[in-house]
Amino acid sequence: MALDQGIVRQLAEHLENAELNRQPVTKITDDYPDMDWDDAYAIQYGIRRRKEARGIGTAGLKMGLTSQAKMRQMGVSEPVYGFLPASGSYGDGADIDSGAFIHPRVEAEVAVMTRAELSGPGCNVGQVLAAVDFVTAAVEIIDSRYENFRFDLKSVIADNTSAAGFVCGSVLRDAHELDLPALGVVLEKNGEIVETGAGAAVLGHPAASVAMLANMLAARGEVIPAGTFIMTGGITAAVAVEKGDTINVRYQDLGKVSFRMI
Ligand code: 0L1
Ligand code: MG
Repeated sequence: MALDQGIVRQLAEHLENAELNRQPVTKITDDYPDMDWDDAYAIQYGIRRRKEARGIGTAGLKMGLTSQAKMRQMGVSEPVYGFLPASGSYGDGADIDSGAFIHPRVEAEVAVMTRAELSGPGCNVGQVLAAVDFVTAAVEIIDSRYENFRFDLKSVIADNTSAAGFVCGSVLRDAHELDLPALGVVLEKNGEIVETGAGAAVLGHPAASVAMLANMLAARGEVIPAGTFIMTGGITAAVAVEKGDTINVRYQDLGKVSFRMI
């Protein structure tokens, strides 16, 4: 690690305060250009510990930047992972307070719940499918704590990959009954179709994203425990939302997810 522990703690507090005060900040690599990948994840884990100390648990894990389009846009070849604070968990049909965010965007995803531990290195799609308890629809709300979503990869890892919330569907399906790469999604905002996509946008197969998560965690000596909820990454591009917007996402074989920003 390039940063000392005190700076890592300060940066975790700085980014969490930006979230809590809805006050965007400049990307942290502007002031700490030498920070490395371990520092970036250490800051993210620092935010997680700060929330846990206040009784906000972790509802699951997420993969981000998993589509070729998003990776190209960011000029990176590696997806990133983060955690899902339980405070951002919403059910289908929710009214969501837009005041809780800075500049929220939503993206349609497929989520899985595991029933067995997954560990890397070498974790693969077959092992993931064997370990998945169920698949469900989920829409992520991302909300970068950086001004105008302007960041680089290390800064966005430190900022918990822009995680801010997620809205879960209520249809649970067995992974073996679904053709996940071919699974189609239609995202409507205020009754108009604004994005469409298929599961293959997520690293070719949403289960490949989970395998990659297990392999990335292995580099830190961690596993995906049984009973972990995982958002596998955006199938569609992220769509900006604001107060008054209604989102309805229709998923092939997985029902729909709807919510209102109030
Ligand atoms: O979940 C995601 O793919 C978002 C990762 C962070 C980049 C962004 O804020 O768009
Ligand atoms: Mg996402």
